[in-house]
Amino acid sequence: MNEFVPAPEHRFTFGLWTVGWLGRDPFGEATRAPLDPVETVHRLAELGAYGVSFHDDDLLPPDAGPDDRQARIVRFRKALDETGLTVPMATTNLFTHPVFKDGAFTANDRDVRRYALRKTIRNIDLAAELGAGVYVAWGGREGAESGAAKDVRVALDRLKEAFDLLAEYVTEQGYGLRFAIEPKPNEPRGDILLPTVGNALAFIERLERPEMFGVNPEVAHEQMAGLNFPHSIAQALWAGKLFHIDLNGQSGIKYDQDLRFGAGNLRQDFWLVDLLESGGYTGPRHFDFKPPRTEDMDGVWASAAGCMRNYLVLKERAAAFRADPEVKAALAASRLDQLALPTAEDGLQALLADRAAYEDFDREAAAARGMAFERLDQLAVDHLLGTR
Ligand SMILES: [Mn+2]
Repeated sequence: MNEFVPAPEHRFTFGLWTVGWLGRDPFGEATRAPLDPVETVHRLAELGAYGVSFHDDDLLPPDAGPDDRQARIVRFRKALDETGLTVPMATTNLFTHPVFKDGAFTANDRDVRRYALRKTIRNIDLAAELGAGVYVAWGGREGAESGAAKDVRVALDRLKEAFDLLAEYVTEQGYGLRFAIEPKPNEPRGDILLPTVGNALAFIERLERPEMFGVNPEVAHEQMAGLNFPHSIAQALWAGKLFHIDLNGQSGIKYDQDLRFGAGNLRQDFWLVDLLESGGYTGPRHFDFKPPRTEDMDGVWASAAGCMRNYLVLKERAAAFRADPEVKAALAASRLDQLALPTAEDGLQALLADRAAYEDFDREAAAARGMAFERLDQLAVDHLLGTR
């Protein structure tokens, strides 16, 4: 159906590292050859994407000399200009090289921390040059496998120090960049600092420039911890902190699967798209997935196309759910309109004086009222399955 054809106005973006993943895992070698970023840009544009994101090392080998580096940037820019693709987000690889084995901004070794900051600042310059609005920080190596190895309170001091310095740099340079912190509970470290969206939101409030920091939640990362991803997104939106989002698929509490969007917890995906489309989020719909290592390049592009198609199908299904008169009636029967009312708009004194609120309250009658949630949820399932 035409309505499920991706187009730039849908703001779908992909990391270079997603379709470019070689298929190397802890038990097996690469199953695919490296992909030229220029080819990625052209293929994604043909599929209807809006933009690409990158780690510094995805685009520029860390050991590239100045001339090689500049030539690669020029080629990449040319591909962007030819296709109209944008670069809304960039990030730093602070996890692959062995130097980051104990972390980057929170490595116990001070010289590693200083190198990590310089590596990040160097790529922030490139991100700004390419017009990115968001800089993502995923601290995959900021953590520990054993208790005494990391003084977590001191490590959080170092993490705050790093983000305060980066914000100072961006402010001094006059870049229009904001930072989005990406939480993850574990993998590759046994336990990672800022494991959930909630931890990251609380951390941001301790920074010197909290207004420059939001979150970049990833579907799989919250679901690895058994959390409800749409609930985390709702709280991030409520806090005004949803600066970016990583969409993918995950089946329950296990290793980070990074399946294509729609291939994991489809019920949560339905509520997620419903929320993003109605909750005021205007940023990119960014896919951070890994096409399974069983796939050749045809399978890789099919996987990327599937991410976008599933988003558009869920968007159509969520809109149909919201427009259904029976759903509207079911929402009223479940008293969502009452939840939207303030509990005591008459004030504390009136609440204390209100005998109906306590002395005369018929607790047993209130307890006996059904909530009608099952009828409401079945309507959602019927819409999700396309049977309504
Ligand atoms: Mn992931």
